[in-house]
Amino acid sequence: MIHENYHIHARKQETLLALENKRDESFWNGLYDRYERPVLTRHHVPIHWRFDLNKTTNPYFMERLGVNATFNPGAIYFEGAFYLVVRLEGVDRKSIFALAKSDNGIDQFRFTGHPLSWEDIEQEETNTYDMRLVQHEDGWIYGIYCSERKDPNSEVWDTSSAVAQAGLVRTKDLQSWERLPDIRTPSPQQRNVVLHPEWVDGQYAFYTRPQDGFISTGTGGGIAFSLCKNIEEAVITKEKVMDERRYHTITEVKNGQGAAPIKTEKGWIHLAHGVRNTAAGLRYVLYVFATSLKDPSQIIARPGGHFLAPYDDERTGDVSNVVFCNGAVVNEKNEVFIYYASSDTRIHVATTTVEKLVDYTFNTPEDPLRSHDCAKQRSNLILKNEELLNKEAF
Ligand code: M1P
Repeated sequence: MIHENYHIHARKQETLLALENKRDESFWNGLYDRYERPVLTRHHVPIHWRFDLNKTTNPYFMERLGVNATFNPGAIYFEGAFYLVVRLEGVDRKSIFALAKSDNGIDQFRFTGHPLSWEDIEQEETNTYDMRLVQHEDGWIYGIYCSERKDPNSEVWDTSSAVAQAGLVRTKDLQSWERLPDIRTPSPQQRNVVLHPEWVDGQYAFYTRPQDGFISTGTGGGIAFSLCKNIEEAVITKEKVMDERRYHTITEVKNGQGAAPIKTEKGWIHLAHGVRNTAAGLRYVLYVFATSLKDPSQIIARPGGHFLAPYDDERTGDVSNVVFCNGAVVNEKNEVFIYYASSDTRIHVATTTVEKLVDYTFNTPEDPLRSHDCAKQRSNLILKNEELLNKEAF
């Protein structure tokens, strides 16, 4: 028999799921809109995914498999609907993947079916997260995710050293998934690996993030570009750093490709994250750059500074001062939906258009890299504006 509390909580959850997500009118930067509510939180996870509903086996209606957070979703616009492959972190700290769907991309996201599963071919894989979904020209939808395991070379007493690699799955319908072997690269560890959606020189192209350690990238210099002929046994032999991290910028400590790049008439637009250190720990922000349509490893525009940073309530969570994006989609109206998580806790959307993204990417000045030059850059803007203001005053 179903516990009576189920019906009470199911009704409350329905009210939450049905809420409209309005534009946040208090925020304006001419570039994108933010929204009043997160699109997904742990409170959106279906009750029957967390509670045993049976009154006999769960007389107190206790949460048996709690969910700690929902964040860092891969995203795809598929058959006219918006799908997120969400990183659903249980109270046991393990992250699993769960599919959520919305018809408008801004609210009414609902988890569907069961958590994703596929053949378990990597027995050492302990934790899985941050999937990048890409519809490739070859007809498959690929998902590349971080596949984390205990460092096999760690001392017996060391129960925290880990190794991150790039796990790979593919599907045609978002329902049945095929697990392919991990992508092998020359780097000791990998995170933030993303597949380019088109062939490059007849090969699969990847953005990688070489790193020496699990957290620290060490000698890994930034976002790299690589080619590989066979995705079913993907072995990358060369990683060429294309977007290097730099001193005293938003990418000083590390960076990583976010969603798959967006194709525009002027170039591929990349959303990435940059990390710097502060007295309060690492700060993660999103930034943008563009690469050439002829050669997606060549950067052709680099707007300075961050594109999106933790804002108001977004600043706090399990890992505070973090925004992270691994999914952005474009619909048939050239509207762009950027799904980002704040502080490793909940998922938001920001919306813009391809036209605005292009304007931002190609007309925002680059970071001059020195305060002296930044002062000159800002003075030039002020001077031009003063001229205009004076002219219009008469
Ligand atoms: O905690 C912030 C982020 O840290 C990692 O990103 P990166 O590899 O760039 O440091 C990831 O674990 C990511 O999931 C997390 O949001």
